Amino acid sequence: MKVLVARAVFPEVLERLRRHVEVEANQDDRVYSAEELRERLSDKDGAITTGSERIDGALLDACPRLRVVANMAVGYNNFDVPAASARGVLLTNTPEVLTETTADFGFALMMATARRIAESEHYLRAGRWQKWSYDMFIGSDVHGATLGILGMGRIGGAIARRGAHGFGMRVIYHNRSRLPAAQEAALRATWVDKATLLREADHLVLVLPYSAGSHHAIGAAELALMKPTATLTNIARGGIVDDAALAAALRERRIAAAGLDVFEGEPAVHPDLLTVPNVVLTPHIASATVATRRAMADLAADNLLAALTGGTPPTPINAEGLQPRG
Ligand code: 8YV
Repeated sequence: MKVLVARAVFPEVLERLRRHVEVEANQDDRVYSAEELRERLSDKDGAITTGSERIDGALLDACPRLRVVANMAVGYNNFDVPAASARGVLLTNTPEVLTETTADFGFALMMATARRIAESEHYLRAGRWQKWSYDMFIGSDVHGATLGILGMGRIGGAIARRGAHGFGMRVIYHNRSRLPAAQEAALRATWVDKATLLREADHLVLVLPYSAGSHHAIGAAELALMKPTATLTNIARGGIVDDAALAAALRERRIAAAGLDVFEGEPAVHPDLLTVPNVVLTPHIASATVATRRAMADLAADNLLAALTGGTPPTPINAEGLQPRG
C-alpha cells in the first residue's frame, strides 16, 4: 500500500509509517501546487495532509485508489467533505490533542495584544526608549475584564476556563448552539447573542471553524459594535475576519488592538495590517509546541494506518454517510 505524506513531518513518524506502508515523503517541505498534489496522489491509497492541501472532488476523481486522507489539523476547511463522502474516501482530523496548547497561545496572544508587548518590544529594539512615562504603552487589563468568545467548542472552552478561573474574568460567549447548563456553570460562561458579545467584550477571541457561513463573521459592521478600548484575537482561520476592514478599524482606533495568528489568503498578509502598529502578528503557530505537533502527527498516522489496515480510525470526520468506495 502506498501513502503520500504531503508535508515535512517528524522523522520518527515517517519511520513508523514505513514499517506498515510504502511512503512517499516531502521532507523538503515544498507546498505542492494543486496539479502536483493530484499527480503525486494518483497512485496512492492514503495521504497525510495539512491545512495547505486542498482535497476536493476533482482531485479525488483523479485518485481512484485513495481511501483515506488524514489531516494533521483539527480544522478541515481544506476538505470538501461531501465530495469525499460521495466517493467513499474517509477523512480524519486531529481534535483534542491540540486543545490546551492552542488555548495557551490564544490567551498569550490576547495578553500580548492588551498589554502591547510586541509594539513596545519593537520600540525598545529600535533604540527609542529614552525615559519612563506614566502613559508609555499604556494598555488595558486582562484580569477582571469581560472575555468574549465567539465559537464555543473545545478550544473556546479551554480559553473560557483560563479566563474565568485563572484571571477572574467575566466570560460571555456566542455559539450557534448553547452549552448545557452544567457545562456553562463549570466554565463560568454565559451565552449571549452576537451583538451583545460584540458590544460587551473587552477582549474578544475568535475560535469558530471556517465555513461559508462564518466568512467575514467579523467585518466593518461587527467591528463598529465593539468598544473603542476592546481587543480582537483571531486564532481560528483566516477569512473569518475581513482583514481590510480590521486594518481600517485599527488605524482609526475604532478598536484598541488586535492579535492575529491566521490571515485571509495566508501566508500572504494584507499589506495594511503590516503598517498599523496596534496589531500583533504571528504566522499560524497556535498549536506549535513540540509535544502537541508530535501528538498531531501521531494521531494523523494512527488514523491513516487504521483506515488502511482494517482498524478503526480514532478521529474520523465522515465515517457516517461514507459511501462504499466504487
Ligand atoms: C495547524 C490548525 O497547525 O489544527 C488546526 O486546525 O490550524 C493548526 O493546528 C495547521 O492547520 C496545519 O495543518
